Amino acid sequence: MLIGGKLRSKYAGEHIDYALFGVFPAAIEADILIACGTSPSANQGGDRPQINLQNFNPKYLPSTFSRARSSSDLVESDPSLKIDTTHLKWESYVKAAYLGTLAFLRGQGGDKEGGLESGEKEDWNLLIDGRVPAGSGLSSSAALVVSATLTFLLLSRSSSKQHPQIAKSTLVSLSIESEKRVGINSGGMDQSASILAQGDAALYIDFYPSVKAEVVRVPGSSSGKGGYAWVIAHSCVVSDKVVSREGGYNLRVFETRVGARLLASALGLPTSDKPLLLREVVQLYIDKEASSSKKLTLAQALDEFITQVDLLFDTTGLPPSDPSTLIPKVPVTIEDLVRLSGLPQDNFTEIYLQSKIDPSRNKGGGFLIRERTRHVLEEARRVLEFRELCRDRDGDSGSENLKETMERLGSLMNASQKSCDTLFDCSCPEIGQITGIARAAGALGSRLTGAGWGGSTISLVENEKVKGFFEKLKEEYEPYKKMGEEEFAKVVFATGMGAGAGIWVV
Ligand code: NG1
Repeated sequence: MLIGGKLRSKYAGEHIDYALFGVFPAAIEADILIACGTSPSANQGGDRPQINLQNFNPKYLPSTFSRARSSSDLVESDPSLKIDTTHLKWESYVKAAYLGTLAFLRGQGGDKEGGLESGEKEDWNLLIDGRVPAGSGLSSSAALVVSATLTFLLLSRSSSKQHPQIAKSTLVSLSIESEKRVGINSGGMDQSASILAQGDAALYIDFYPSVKAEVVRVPGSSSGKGGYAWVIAHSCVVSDKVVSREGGYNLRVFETRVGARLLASALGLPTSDKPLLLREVVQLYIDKEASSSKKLTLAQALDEFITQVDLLFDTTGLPPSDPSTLIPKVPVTIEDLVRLSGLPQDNFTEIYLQSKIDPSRNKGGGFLIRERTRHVLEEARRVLEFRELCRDRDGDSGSENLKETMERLGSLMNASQKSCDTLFDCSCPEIGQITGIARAAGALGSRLTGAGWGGSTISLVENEKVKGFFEKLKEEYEPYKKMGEEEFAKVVFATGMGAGAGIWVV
């Protein structure tokens, strides 16, 4: 059997999924494929059969870990099942999927029915292939977790002679929870896109009040003259969310959560003993205004927040930032945040400090709550505008006003890049260079895609300009200069929109 999990790229909405705001991704054509099968256990003398992993890429060494004997026989009793989140390896993502699937099937009412008991003495063999480099910001980690989750569901069900049946929405939440096992407090965008995508269209994925996806067609997709291409260019800087999580991804999750709490108290909205997320705060505001007969759409509420955000933070007593450098005059410390939250230290720690964070990597060495919050609110607003522009045309690629629409989409992408660079500080000099070259080569918009701190860019380019665009990137971006054609084509490519994860019985 062959199982495919899709990689994704994003048109709009960076670092807002974990604040529960809607995002606008699409699956790209590249994927991660797993071929799987079973064999009589080679470990007959031993007490349990194995899961054997091999990767086509010789960089990723083969790996083996044990199948659980029963649902109660988990990590505690078998070190081979443990994920060392301080030294992640490629197979950690497969283990995360395995442990997540075990926990899920156990919750479903039994490991026997799910075929998890290894009484049958059968090894499971997985051969994995992926065409896009890891750490390229195209969510290869989520594609691997999704495809491995599907594989284990399939193998456990087929060994109990049942057909696998799982709602896509359940598979989405299962994959999101599984990937958290590697130690990243990730949002759900990548797994949702990898599973729910439909060919030739993007998705608007909303996380509030629960995950739902709307298929939205992006204009300009006709091939040839008058059409537009989406070009991915990898910066060749590995974006490793895990290595940089304490001063990067997990720190940003923390800053935006605390920002939500401070905003809520500045607005006199109820706060609770769990981390309020920014989308929830906006909803509390919409509901409060509705009770005094002022009806606000999400876009209108965001506009009000955006115009007031600096003011609101001032009333909480946060030190004002210097607008020219965005560095606060006084670094905001954890003690400041505890005081401003109004929570006792223990509660604050329990609610917000579940993962280790290190603000010393921030400009100025302190927390930048105002800048992070502003990015999330403005980026969420850009996503709504991007979606409206696409919805209005509903895939119509006729020439009337098309250029104007595409230019507006491009300028939203550029604004997003600027915000990721200055407010959220998740870009890097190399991404800055590529997006600069891309715009000079005629891209209507260019931005990073994914968590940032390396990884890839996505650019919107008129079809007629694509050839020259590729040449310009190759001439001007240092790491591309010495690449042969084949190597260059792996890191810079135009992509259509692919369909979501699937299973092929061969
Ligand atoms: P990438 O860099 O593609 O893995 C990560 C998160 C997303 C989202 C983006 C930033 C995971 C699996 N994915 O994407 O949920 O927060 O960063 O927009 O952690």
